[in-house]
Amino acid sequence: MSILKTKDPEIYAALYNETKRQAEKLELIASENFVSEAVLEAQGGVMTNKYAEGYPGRRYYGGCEYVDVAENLARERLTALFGCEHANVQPHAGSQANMAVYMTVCSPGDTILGLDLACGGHLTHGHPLNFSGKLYKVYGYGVRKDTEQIDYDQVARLANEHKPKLIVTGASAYPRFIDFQKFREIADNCGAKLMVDIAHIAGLIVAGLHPSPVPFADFVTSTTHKTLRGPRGGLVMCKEQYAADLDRMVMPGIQGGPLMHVIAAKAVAFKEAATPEFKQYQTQIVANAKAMAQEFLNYGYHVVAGGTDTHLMLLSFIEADYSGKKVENALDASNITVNKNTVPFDTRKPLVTSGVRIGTPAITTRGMKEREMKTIAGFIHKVISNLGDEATYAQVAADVLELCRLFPLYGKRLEDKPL
Ligand code: DSN
Repeated sequence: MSILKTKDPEIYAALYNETKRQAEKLELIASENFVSEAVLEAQGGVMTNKYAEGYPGRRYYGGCEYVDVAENLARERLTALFGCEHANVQPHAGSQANMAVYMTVCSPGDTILGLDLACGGHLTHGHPLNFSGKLYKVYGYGVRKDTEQIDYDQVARLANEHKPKLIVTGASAYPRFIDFQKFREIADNCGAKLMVDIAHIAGLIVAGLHPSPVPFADFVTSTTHKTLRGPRGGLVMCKEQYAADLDRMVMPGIQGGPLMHVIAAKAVAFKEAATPEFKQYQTQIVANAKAMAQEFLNYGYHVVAGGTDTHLMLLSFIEADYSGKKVENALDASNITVNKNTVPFDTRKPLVTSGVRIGTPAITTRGMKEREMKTIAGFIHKVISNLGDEATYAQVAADVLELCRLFPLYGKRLEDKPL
């Protein structure tokens, strides 16, 4: 029986409907996933009540003996997962993780190099409307026109010309491997520090499916809720030489009390990520993404960079007379959730765009495999081929619902108590 249902029926209804939405629609947003019930339980627990400014064994509050257990486990498990020298699990989100690194390495006005948002970068990698673009002098690098992959010659050229304090790589919408060793060489040549944001590919790295930046980067940042399949949150890993400065920058530099319930849930997710099942899951995510990208190529779509090495792909409509926004809305009406996304050399506005980003982490968590990927690519193709036709949307929506019912999410708990 749900207490929430009695105490706050409006929020209960919103939670119930959201649980149902997640269960009955196809979640293809590349940055989303479905956490385990163990992660949900830890995150929904009493550690939310506890203030614990400081770090384990060095807190500004009493009564921290059990939250210390959680944070120590999270740090130890994360360090073991990635083989890093130092880990900080307190950043509330990826933005705070990135901010902590920038403020550890740079002073306002210093120069940073980051991947352009339109080429797959992230807001916090130097967008003019973000703190990163406001506080630092940012030069953006992009992708080559012919390959739609990172232009390493351009990165080297910009680095030698502008002598950045920090080079940032990692991406939110980039489907190919990133060559971290090359970035290290470029950083060494111009005396810069290197930060890699692995928010999207963290799970793939743990499973050995994407090369790890840990041996090459001074700092590695991530979120915990994408391929890593943990609670929403951030983290930073770094070389031991930066540990004390980084920790001081996270708290008291930019944050106060850590979210101890989230840190407990991060620890649970890191434990799950160390299992053979997790590696199998990540392998299937990539196999699914490759299968779906191939299907889109077979249909004749412009798949950015010619396919994918990872969990996501981008369809480019740069040559088409419809936009990413139009496709996102049409798919939404068909029970398929994606996000519109700028693509390399996009000429449409950021709220319109010429592409959509499609990811397989969430549907793979439900147990879907290559066969379903072909089916889903078929649904998407049907919708795009019939833009504006409500009857097609209704037909695809019904087909999606039928498919989703074959891969239930969170089982029977949906019937009474929302998660
Ligand atoms: N908003 C996230 C994404 O969708 O990739 C990045 O922070």
